[in-house]
Amino acid sequence: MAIPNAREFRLGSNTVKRKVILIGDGAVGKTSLLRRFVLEKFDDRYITTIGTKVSKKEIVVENNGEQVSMTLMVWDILGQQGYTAIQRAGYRGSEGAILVCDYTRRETLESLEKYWIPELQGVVGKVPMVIAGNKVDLKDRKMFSEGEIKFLADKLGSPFISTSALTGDHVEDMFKNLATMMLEGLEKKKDDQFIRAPKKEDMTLLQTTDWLMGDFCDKFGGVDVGMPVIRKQFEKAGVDVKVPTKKGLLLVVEYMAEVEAGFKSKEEATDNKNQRRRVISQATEG
Ligand code: G3D
Ligand code: MG
Repeated sequence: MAIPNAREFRLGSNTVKRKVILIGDGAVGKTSLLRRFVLEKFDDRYITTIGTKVSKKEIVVENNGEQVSMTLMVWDILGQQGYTAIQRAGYRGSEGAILVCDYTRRETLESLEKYWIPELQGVVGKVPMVIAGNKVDLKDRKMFSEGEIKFLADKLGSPFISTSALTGDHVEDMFKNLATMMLEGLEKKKDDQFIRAPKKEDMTLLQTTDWLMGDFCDKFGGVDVGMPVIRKQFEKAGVDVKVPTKKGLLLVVEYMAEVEAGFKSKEEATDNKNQRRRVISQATEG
Protein backbone atom coordinates (compact mmCIF):
# COMPACT_ATOMS: atom_id res chain seq x y z
CA MET A 1 0.00 0.00 0.00
CA ALA A 2 1.36 3.42 -0.91
CA ILE A 3 2.33 5.66 1.95
CA PRO A 4 1.08 9.18 1.40
CA ASN A 5 3.64 11.87 2.02
CA ALA A 6 2.98 14.90 4.19
CA ARG A 7 1.68 16.90 1.27
CA GLU A 8 -0.75 14.23 0.15
CA PHE A 9 -1.90 14.00 3.68
CA ARG A 10 -2.68 17.71 3.91
CA LEU A 11 -4.55 17.60 0.63
CA GLY A 12 -6.58 14.59 1.64
CA SER A 13 -9.47 14.78 4.04
CA ASN A 14 -8.65 11.71 6.10
CA THR A 15 -6.01 11.23 8.67
CA VAL A 16 -3.23 8.85 7.78
CA LYS A 17 -4.27 5.59 9.35
CA ARG A 18 -1.77 2.85 10.01
CA LYS A 19 -2.00 -0.61 11.47
CA VAL A 20 0.71 -1.47 13.97
CA ILE A 21 1.20 -4.69 15.85
CA LEU A 22 2.84 -5.44 19.15
CA ILE A 23 4.53 -8.80 19.32
CA GLY A 24 6.78 -10.73 21.65
CA ASP A 25 6.61 -13.47 24.26
CA GLY A 26 3.95 -13.57 26.95
CA ALA A 27 4.37 -11.18 29.89
CA VAL A 28 7.08 -9.04 28.27
CA GLY A 29 4.77 -6.07 28.77
CA LYS A 30 2.95 -5.56 25.46
CA THR A 31 -0.43 -4.87 27.01
CA SER A 32 1.14 -2.64 29.65
CA LEU A 33 3.02 -0.60 27.03
CA LEU A 34 -0.16 -0.17 25.06
CA ARG A 35 -2.09 0.80 28.16
CA ARG A 36 0.54 3.45 28.86
CA PHE A 37 0.33 4.80 25.37
CA VAL A 38 -3.39 4.72 24.80
CA LEU A 39 -6.33 4.54 27.08
CA GLU A 40 -8.99 4.52 24.48
CA LYS A 41 -10.10 1.03 23.67
CA PHE A 42 -11.11 0.64 20.11
CA ASP A 43 -12.93 -2.60 19.80
CA ASP A 44 -13.33 -5.20 22.47
CA ARG A 45 -14.88 -7.76 20.17
CA TYR A 46 -11.49 -8.89 19.04
CA ILE A 47 -10.52 -10.01 22.51
CA THR A 48 -13.07 -12.76 22.58
CA THR A 49 -13.08 -13.65 18.93
CA ILE A 50 -9.44 -13.82 17.98
CA GLY A 51 -7.59 -13.10 21.20
CA THR A 52 -6.48 -9.72 19.98
CA LYS A 53 -7.22 -6.28 21.28
CA VAL A 54 -7.19 -3.29 18.95
CA SER A 55 -6.57 0.18 20.33
CA LYS A 56 -6.64 3.48 18.56
CA LYS A 57 -4.44 6.50 19.16
CA GLU A 58 -4.12 9.80 17.37
CA ILE A 59 -0.62 11.19 17.29
CA VAL A 60 1.26 14.00 15.65
CA VAL A 61 4.65 13.30 14.20
CA GLU A 62 7.12 15.36 12.28
CA ASN A 63 7.86 14.52 8.69
CA ASN A 64 10.27 16.71 6.71
CA GLY A 65 9.67 19.55 9.13
CA GLU A 66 5.87 19.23 8.83
CA GLN A 67 3.52 18.21 11.60
CA VAL A 68 1.46 15.27 10.44
CA SER A 69 -1.50 13.74 12.25
CA MET A 70 -1.75 10.00 12.22
CA THR A 71 -4.09 7.44 13.63
CA LEU A 72 -2.42 4.32 14.85
CA MET A 73 -4.52 1.21 15.13
CA VAL A 74 -2.48 -0.91 17.49
CA TRP A 75 -3.11 -4.63 17.62
CA ASP A 76 -2.12 -6.41 20.78
CA ILE A 77 -1.96 -10.00 19.68
CA LEU A 78 -2.14 -12.94 22.03
CA GLY A 79 1.48 -13.37 22.98
CA GLN A 80 2.13 -17.06 23.29
CA GLN A 81 4.30 -18.91 20.87
CA GLY A 82 2.29 -21.57 19.17
CA TYR A 83 -0.96 -19.67 18.69
CA THR A 84 0.23 -19.36 15.17
CA ALA A 85 -3.07 -19.17 13.33
CA ILE A 86 -4.40 -16.37 15.52
CA GLN A 87 -1.18 -14.47 15.23
CA ARG A 88 -0.93 -14.79 11.49
CA ALA A 89 -4.46 -13.50 11.13
CA GLY A 90 -3.44 -10.51 13.21
CA TYR A 91 -0.28 -9.80 11.23
CA ARG A 92 -2.12 -9.40 7.97
CA GLY A 93 -2.17 -5.82 6.79
CA SER A 94 0.28 -4.64 9.43
CA GLU A 95 2.34 -1.70 8.29
CA GLY A 96 4.65 -1.51 11.27
CA ALA A 97 5.60 -3.63 14.25
CA ILE A 98 6.92 -3.20 17.73
CA LEU A 99 8.91 -6.21 18.87
CA VAL A 100 9.05 -6.39 22.61
CA CYS A 101 11.48 -8.28 24.79
CA ASP A 102 11.91 -8.20 28.54
CA TYR A 103 15.24 -7.31 30.11
CA THR A 104 14.63 -9.73 32.95
CA ARG A 105 14.33 -12.77 30.67
CA ARG A 106 17.01 -13.44 28.10
CA GLU A 107 14.93 -15.95 26.16
CA THR A 108 12.47 -13.20 25.24
CA LEU A 109 15.21 -11.53 23.18
CA GLU A 110 16.15 -14.77 21.49
CA SER A 111 12.60 -15.60 20.57
CA LEU A 112 12.22 -12.30 18.71
CA GLU A 113 14.89 -13.47 16.33
CA LYS A 114 13.96 -17.12 16.25
CA TYR A 115 10.20 -16.98 16.28
CA TRP A 116 8.41 -13.66 16.13
CA ILE A 117 10.31 -11.90 13.36
CA PRO A 118 10.34 -14.82 10.91
CA GLU A 119 6.64 -15.39 11.64
CA LEU A 120 5.79 -11.73 11.05
CA GLN A 121 7.90 -11.38 7.94
CA GLY A 122 6.50 -14.61 6.59
CA VAL A 123 3.10 -12.91 6.46
CA VAL A 124 3.80 -9.23 5.75
CA GLY A 125 7.33 -9.21 4.38
CA LYS A 126 9.47 -6.27 5.40
CA VAL A 127 7.73 -3.58 7.38
CA PRO A 128 9.22 -0.90 9.62
CA MET A 129 10.02 -2.32 13.03
CA VAL A 130 11.20 -1.00 16.35
CA ILE A 131 12.73 -3.29 18.95
CA ALA A 132 11.83 -2.50 22.52
CA GLY A 133 13.73 -3.73 25.56
CA ASN A 134 11.03 -3.37 28.18
CA LYS A 135 11.15 -3.35 32.00
CA VAL A 136 14.32 -1.28 31.95
CA ASP A 137 13.27 -0.07 35.41
CA LEU A 138 14.07 -3.49 36.88
CA LYS A 139 17.79 -2.77 36.91
CA ASP A 140 18.70 -5.41 39.46
CA ARG A 141 17.07 -8.14 37.45
CA LYS A 142 18.54 -7.22 34.06
CA MET A 143 19.74 -10.38 32.30
CA PHE A 144 21.17 -8.90 29.13
CA SER A 145 22.54 -5.60 27.96
CA GLU A 146 21.38 -2.94 25.58
CA GLY A 147 24.29 -3.95 23.37
CA GLU A 148 22.71 -7.33 22.76
CA ILE A 149 19.49 -5.73 21.61
CA LYS A 150 21.53 -3.42 19.45
CA PHE A 151 23.20 -6.39 17.84
CA LEU A 152 19.85 -7.75 16.71
CA ALA A 153 18.55 -4.31 15.78
CA ASP A 154 21.57 -3.58 13.60
CA LYS A 155 21.15 -6.87 11.86
CA LEU A 156 17.58 -5.92 11.02
CA GLY A 157 18.41 -2.32 10.20
CA SER A 158 15.86 -1.29 12.81
CA PRO A 159 16.11 1.10 15.72
CA PHE A 160 15.83 -0.12 19.29
CA ILE A 161 14.75 1.55 22.48
CA SER A 162 14.69 0.73 26.20
CA THR A 163 11.27 1.24 27.71
CA SER A 164 9.38 0.92 30.92
CA ALA A 165 5.64 0.54 30.93
CA LEU A 166 5.85 1.06 34.68
CA THR A 167 7.48 4.50 34.64
CA GLY A 168 6.39 5.37 31.11
CA ASP A 169 9.99 5.85 30.04
CA HIS A 170 10.32 6.16 26.23
CA VAL A 171 6.93 4.57 25.58
CA GLU A 172 5.63 7.46 23.53
CA ASP A 173 9.00 7.89 21.82
CA MET A 174 8.83 4.30 20.71
CA PHE A 175 5.44 4.64 19.03
CA LYS A 176 6.37 7.98 17.49
CA ASN A 177 9.60 6.59 16.17
CA LEU A 178 7.74 3.79 14.43
CA ALA A 179 5.05 6.15 13.16
CA THR A 180 7.69 8.38 11.60
CA MET A 181 9.33 5.43 9.93
CA MET A 182 6.03 4.28 8.49
CA LEU A 183 5.22 7.73 7.25
CA GLU A 184 8.51 8.22 5.54
CA GLY A 185 8.73 4.66 4.33
CA LEU A 186 12.00 4.82 6.16
CA GLU A 187 12.39 1.14 6.61
CA LYS A 188 15.96 0.55 5.68
CA LYS A 189 16.43 -1.65 2.71
CA LYS A 190 18.47 -4.24 4.46
CA ASP A 191 18.86 -7.28 2.30
CA ASP A 192 17.19 -10.52 3.11
CA GLN A 193 20.01 -11.84 5.17
CA PHE A 194 17.91 -11.99 8.26
CA ILE A 195 15.24 -14.42 7.18
CA ARG A 196 17.05 -16.01 4.34
CA ALA A 197 20.80 -15.93 4.10
CA PRO A 198 21.90 -14.48 0.77
CA LYS A 199 23.56 -16.79 -1.65
CA LYS A 200 26.95 -17.04 -0.08
CA GLU A 201 28.82 -16.19 -3.24
CA ASP A 202 26.98 -12.85 -3.41
CA MET A 203 27.90 -11.65 0.03
CA THR A 204 29.88 -8.55 0.83
CA LEU A 205 32.49 -8.68 3.57
CA LEU A 206 30.04 -7.12 6.01
CA GLN A 207 27.38 -9.70 5.21
CA THR A 208 30.01 -12.38 5.48
CA THR A 209 30.95 -11.12 8.92
CA ASP A 210 27.33 -11.18 9.94
CA TRP A 211 26.90 -14.68 8.56
CA LEU A 212 30.07 -15.83 10.29
CA MET A 213 28.85 -14.59 13.66
CA GLY A 214 25.44 -16.16 13.14
CA ASP A 215 26.95 -19.44 12.01
CA PHE A 216 29.23 -19.65 15.02
CA CYS A 217 26.43 -18.74 17.43
CA ASP A 218 24.09 -21.34 15.91
CA LYS A 219 26.69 -24.01 16.34
CA PHE A 220 27.73 -22.79 19.76
CA GLY A 221 24.24 -22.92 21.19
CA GLY A 222 22.80 -19.45 20.72
CA VAL A 223 23.56 -15.78 20.45
CA ASP A 224 23.71 -15.18 24.18
CA VAL A 225 26.51 -17.65 24.80
CA GLY A 226 28.16 -17.27 21.40
CA MET A 227 28.44 -13.50 21.19
CA PRO A 228 30.74 -12.96 24.17
CA VAL A 229 33.11 -15.53 22.69
CA ILE A 230 32.94 -13.90 19.27
CA ARG A 231 33.61 -10.48 20.72
CA LYS A 232 36.83 -11.79 22.25
CA GLN A 233 37.86 -13.50 19.03
CA PHE A 234 37.37 -10.33 17.01
CA GLU A 235 39.34 -8.36 19.56
CA LYS A 236 42.13 -10.88 19.56
CA ALA A 237 42.26 -10.87 15.76
CA GLY A 238 42.16 -7.07 15.72
CA VAL A 239 39.08 -7.00 13.49
CA ASP A 240 36.67 -4.09 13.61
CA VAL A 241 33.26 -5.58 12.74
CA LYS A 242 32.32 -2.40 10.91
CA VAL A 243 35.32 -2.59 8.57
CA PRO A 244 36.31 -6.22 8.42
CA THR A 245 39.14 -7.48 6.26
CA LYS A 246 39.47 -10.92 4.72
CA LYS A 247 42.75 -11.46 6.50
CA GLY A 248 41.24 -10.56 9.84
CA LEU A 249 38.20 -12.76 9.33
CA LEU A 250 40.37 -15.72 8.39
CA LEU A 251 42.17 -15.27 11.69
CA VAL A 252 38.84 -15.20 13.50
CA VAL A 253 37.95 -18.47 11.78
CA GLU A 254 41.12 -20.01 13.22
CA TYR A 255 40.09 -18.95 16.71
CA MET A 256 36.59 -20.27 16.16
CA ALA A 257 38.03 -23.63 15.14
CA GLU A 258 40.15 -23.73 18.31
CA VAL A 259 37.07 -23.18 20.43
CA GLU A 260 34.98 -25.71 18.51
CA ALA A 261 37.74 -28.29 18.75
CA GLY A 262 37.02 -28.27 22.47
CA PHE A 263 33.43 -29.45 22.20
CA LYS A 264 32.85 -30.82 18.72
CA SER A 265 34.31 -33.74 16.84
CA LYS A 266 37.50 -33.04 14.95
CA GLU A 267 35.73 -33.61 11.61
CA GLU A 268 32.98 -31.21 12.41
CA ALA A 269 35.32 -28.48 13.60
CA THR A 270 37.39 -28.90 10.44
CA ASP A 271 34.31 -28.88 8.19
CA ASN A 272 33.09 -25.70 9.80
CA LYS A 273 36.46 -24.07 9.41
CA ASN A 274 36.75 -25.02 5.75
CA GLN A 275 33.27 -23.80 4.96
CA ARG A 276 33.94 -20.50 6.70
CA ARG A 277 37.21 -20.04 4.86
CA ARG A 278 35.44 -20.72 1.56
CA VAL A 279 32.70 -18.19 2.27
CA ILE A 280 35.23 -15.53 3.23
CA SER A 281 37.33 -16.12 0.14
CA GLN A 282 34.22 -15.62 -2.05
CA ALA A 283 33.12 -12.40 -0.40
CA THR A 284 33.12 -9.22 -2.40
CA GLU A 285 34.76 -6.16 -0.85
CA GLY A 286 32.51 -3.60 0.76
P1 G3D B 1 2.07 -9.07 27.85
O1 G3D B 1 0.90 -8.28 27.40
O2 G3D B 1 3.25 -8.94 26.96
O3 G3D B 1 1.75 -10.50 28.09
P2 G3D B 1 1.75 -7.58 30.31
O4 G3D B 1 2.57 -8.46 29.26
O5 G3D B 1 1.58 -6.21 29.81
O6 G3D B 1 0.53 -8.32 30.70
O7 G3D B 1 2.79 -7.53 31.52
C1 G3D B 1 3.22 -8.69 32.21
C2 G3D B 1 3.67 -8.31 33.61
O8 G3D B 1 4.81 -7.47 33.56
C3 G3D B 1 2.63 -7.52 34.40
O9 G3D B 1 2.82 -7.84 35.77
C4 G3D B 1 3.05 -6.09 34.21
O10 G3D B 1 2.64 -5.26 35.25
C5 G3D B 1 4.56 -6.24 34.21
N1 G3D B 1 5.23 -5.18 33.45
C6 G3D B 1 4.99 -4.83 32.18
N2 G3D B 1 5.81 -3.85 31.80
C7 G3D B 1 6.61 -3.57 32.84
C8 G3D B 1 7.69 -2.65 33.06
O11 G3D B 1 8.10 -1.87 32.20
N3 G3D B 1 8.28 -2.68 34.29
C9 G3D B 1 7.87 -3.52 35.28
N4 G3D B 1 8.51 -3.46 36.45
N5 G3D B 1 6.85 -4.40 35.10
C10 G3D B 1 6.24 -4.43 33.90
P3 G3D B 1 1.75 -8.72 36.58
O12 G3D B 1 2.36 -8.80 37.92
O13 G3D B 1 0.51 -7.91 36.53
O14 G3D B 1 1.67 -10.01 35.88
MG1 MG C 1 -1.00 -9.00 26.92
